Amino acid sequence: MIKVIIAGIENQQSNFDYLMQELAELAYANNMQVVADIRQGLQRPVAATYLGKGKIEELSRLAEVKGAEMLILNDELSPTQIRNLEKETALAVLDRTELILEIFSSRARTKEAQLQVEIARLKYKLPRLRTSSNEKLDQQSSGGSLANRGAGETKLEINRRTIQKRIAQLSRDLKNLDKEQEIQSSSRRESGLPSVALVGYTNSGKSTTMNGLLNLLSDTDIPPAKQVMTKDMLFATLDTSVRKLRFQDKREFLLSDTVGFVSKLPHNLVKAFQSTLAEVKNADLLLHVVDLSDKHSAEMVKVTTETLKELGVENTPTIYAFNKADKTDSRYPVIEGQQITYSARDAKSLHALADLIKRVLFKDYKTHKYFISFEQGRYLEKINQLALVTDTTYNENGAIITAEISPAQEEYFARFLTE
Ligand SMILES: Nc1nc2c(ncn2[C@@H]2O[C@H](COP(=O)(O)OP(=O)(O)OP(=O)(O)O)[C@@H](O)[C@H]2O)c(=O)[nH]1
Ligand SMILES: [Mg+2]
Repeated sequence: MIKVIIAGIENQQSNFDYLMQELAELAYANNMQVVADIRQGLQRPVAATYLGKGKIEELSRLAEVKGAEMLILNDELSPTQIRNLEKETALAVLDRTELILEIFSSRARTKEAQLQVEIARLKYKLPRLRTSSNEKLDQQSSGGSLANRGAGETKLEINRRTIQKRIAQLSRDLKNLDKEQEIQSSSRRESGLPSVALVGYTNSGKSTTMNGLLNLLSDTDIPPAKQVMTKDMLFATLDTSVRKLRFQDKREFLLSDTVGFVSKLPHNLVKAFQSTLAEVKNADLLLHVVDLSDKHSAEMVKVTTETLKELGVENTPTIYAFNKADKTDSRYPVIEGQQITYSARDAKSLHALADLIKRVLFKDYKTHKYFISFEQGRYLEKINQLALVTDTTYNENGAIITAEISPAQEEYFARFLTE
């Protein structure tokens, strides 16, 4: 394990402690050992070096004593700040954004996740490209035709263009992948099934909740492949999995599990993950999972809410699901309005959660009576798929059907209304 020092600047943020603790956890998630934690109280970072002169000296001494090889900062730094810090401390320097990008990059398994992370990394790198010290020489030796481009075409600019081209290429690859997925996702939407998306902080228990609901609401035994991976580490899940579930009364819905959030999640990363997060954007209901046993859970709710806003889904109906109650003194399962306190490892909790989902998801459904003649038989099939048919009787011309139907489907079936 590589030994690192973490450092941050405190400017009266109330959540500074928590951010530094989380930075240590992020380092740990990236296989690093934090050997020291340096904090400086400053109104704002020093423009040239982020930390003050005295702190940098203290830090360099400490690095030597502790055998640290790298310095990790709690904010996103400017290229100059990183360069200067590297020079003055003789340590490799990484900022919070880069650290998160590294974790994502090592966890990305599917082609889509890999492309998304790579694009985010290159976008981070682009404004940070350095002018190499032998740039002038390079420029002269390239001679001839390049010479008349003058200072306009430095090596730096060539690098920049190469990266831009690469970003464009990766974005095209991603788009082509997305097209395939868009087809899957739109056929899901056309299925008319309501969809629920698990969202929340990383490690809050989204995947465990998904598996619990899968066990409970699958009509057949679920093959292990249908289960999603759960693990006690940050960013265990980077991809989206969607599963079809069915309540006892036969109504079906889609449940999706996806990447978790963290404080100061790099903007480029959120943008790059737009396609992975498509299920969240299209969801009819969000299940916001919170780790109630974490003493920073309120902060985590805030960060998740901000990230959801960035995705433009702040108005999607939401169930707040306070998980891991078994690790606290709270009673569980307890439902209050659209909130539940539960444990994803507890069967009774999962039943209660399923009931709450059903109640919220179908709350705008209305019961209607329809008549569908035998000539229109295919609609009979359709209504059985899309609505909860509670009663069917026949006369000589067709079927009389009582069904609970969603606001979205009401119009479609309106022509068959009998009353
Ligand atoms: N004690 C307890 N542990 C839980 C509960 N729910 C989840 N866990 C544990 O918490 C850890 C994280 O759970 P995951 O389901 O992987 O969390 P996640 O939200 O999917 O995390 P990411 O995919 O990393 O964003 C795992 O070790 C789970 O076993 C719970 O109700 N009680
Ligand atoms: Mg997960």
